[in-house]
Amino acid sequence: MHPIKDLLTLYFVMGSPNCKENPRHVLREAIEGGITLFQYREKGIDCLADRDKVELAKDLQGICREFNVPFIVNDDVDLAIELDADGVHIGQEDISIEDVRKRIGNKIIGVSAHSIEEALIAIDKGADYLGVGPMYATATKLDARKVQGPQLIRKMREASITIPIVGIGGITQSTVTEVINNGADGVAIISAISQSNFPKIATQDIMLKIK
Ligand code: TZP
Ligand code: MG
Repeated sequence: MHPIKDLLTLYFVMGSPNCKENPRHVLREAIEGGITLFQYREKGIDCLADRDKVELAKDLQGICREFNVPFIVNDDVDLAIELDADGVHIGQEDISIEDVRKRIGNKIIGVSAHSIEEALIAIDKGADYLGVGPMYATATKLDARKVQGPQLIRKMREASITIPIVGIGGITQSTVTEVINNGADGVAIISAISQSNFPKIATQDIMLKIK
């Protein structure tokens, strides 16, 4: 697998509530457009549960495997273990980083951080990368914290935080460059890809701004 820093370049995060079309189709398009990492985040209104959640996870993981795109699971460590996923992403309110590490060994652990303090604690406890945000206002996550702006990533870099960082929250084609220029290794995106009528083209447009 590529170094985590490189995998974070264009990190597509999605679950069925985020998609206007079949999530399998949306993921295929995003992969064709050039995403470098995928996170299955089955959350929000009308999200799938139980066997349906697992079935969709398996299908999306299968598509990722066809194209060698690593597959990360949001929150659900049991699901990640059942599927032998490439990693888990957790927030501040979820299971502890140490517990995840005990359960998934050397697989990838991503942690959401909203301040320098949260970042330093996550690094100390063994996070492999940080998701920092929200960069901008977002309607996708109803319980999102207050907007931090790309300046938070700049402040983290100025505080000598060198861990791979991906910006998240409200990022679109027009703001990708600002996030990268403030020290992010990549961008994590839901709606700018999943809600597009042309997810492949949206992904390509975003990738052009990064490189
Ligand atoms: N965490 C912080 S903001 C956010 C998550 C999961 C939502 C990102 O979605 P979008 O549509 O890219 O703003
Ligand atoms: Mg969470």
